[in-house]
Amino acid sequence: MVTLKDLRREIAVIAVLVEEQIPQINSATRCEELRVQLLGRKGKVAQLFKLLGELSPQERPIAGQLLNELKEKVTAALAGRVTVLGSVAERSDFTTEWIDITLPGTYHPYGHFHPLSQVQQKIEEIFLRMGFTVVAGPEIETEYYNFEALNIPVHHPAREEWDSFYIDETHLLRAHTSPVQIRIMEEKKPPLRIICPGRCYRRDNQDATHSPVFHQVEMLWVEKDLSLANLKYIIELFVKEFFGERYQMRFLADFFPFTEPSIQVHIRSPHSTEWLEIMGAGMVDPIVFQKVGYDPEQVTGFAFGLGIERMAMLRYKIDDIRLFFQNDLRFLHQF
Ligand code: FA5
Repeated sequence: MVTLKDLRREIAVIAVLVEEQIPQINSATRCEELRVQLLGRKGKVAQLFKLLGELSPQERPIAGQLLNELKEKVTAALAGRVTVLGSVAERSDFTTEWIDITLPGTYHPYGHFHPLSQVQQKIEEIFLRMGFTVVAGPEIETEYYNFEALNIPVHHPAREEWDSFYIDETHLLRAHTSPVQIRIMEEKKPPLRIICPGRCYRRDNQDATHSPVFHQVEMLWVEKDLSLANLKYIIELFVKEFFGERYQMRFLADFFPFTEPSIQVHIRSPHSTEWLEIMGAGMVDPIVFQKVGYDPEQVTGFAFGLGIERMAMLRYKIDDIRLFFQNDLRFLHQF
């Protein structure tokens, strides 16, 4: 037979267990397991309730009250622990997932075009506004387009001025963009207004104003009744657009086998004493027109070949062309 005393002992054991173990539990699952063990239909507290029938009528209500208090105590202790565990989990989410909205954002630096590309784009822009079309030609050329069609036959001394990189007997890296003039005139009938930007290669010794690889922009305008005055006007207009009013310009006589007369153009930046040659230019020689099948009696034309690096040097006041090819970010960041 069970006595009230026995029941009190059992209740005390469970109460100690509740007080000591529940604060140690560190998962909600474990709390639930314990709840089932103690308060479930077959749990320990339920078993104790079943024993009430064995007690005397006087003891039964006392024992019933004690068991109800135990049930409440277990329920409250477990619920309290689950709440504590929940808020701890929430706080640990904060430490792994928090965002400090006061921090500055991640810095993604903007890229920009190389100064030579920027200068090329500016030149193209000016000529596009004047009704020119931008064309391209191959960097590996035949001797015919690089020299012969431009009235520079084999053994002509002018070939030395374009001392070139040969790939085989008849192919070379183009020494200037002028071969594109020939290719375009062979393809299209006049009138023509084109510019051709591109890379050129020469066995020039490197110095502050010469590089073995450099860029030119070729300009060609073919139409009836063009004159040297028109060419000079276009050059002046272009130079003013590109550099503004404060740069000085001068024309000098020159010689090119494919233009007659020929000129070269020099520019001087404000406060500088140095002139820098930027281009060779001239009226297209009738022999060149004949080679492409144009009638020199019917058409006239003028052309120039402009150095992009030289334009960039003047515009940005850079005194050594090699800086454009060294890819030093401290230099490039400035543009
Ligand atoms: C020519 O190359 C001619 N084809 C230009 C021309 C075109 C004349 C059409 C008449 C009609 P020249 O060798 O002078 O010409 O070169 C023209 C420009 O290219 C020079 O004024 C200079 O600005 C640039 N240049 C030439 N060689 C180099 C080099 N090694 N490094 C940097 N720039 C160069």
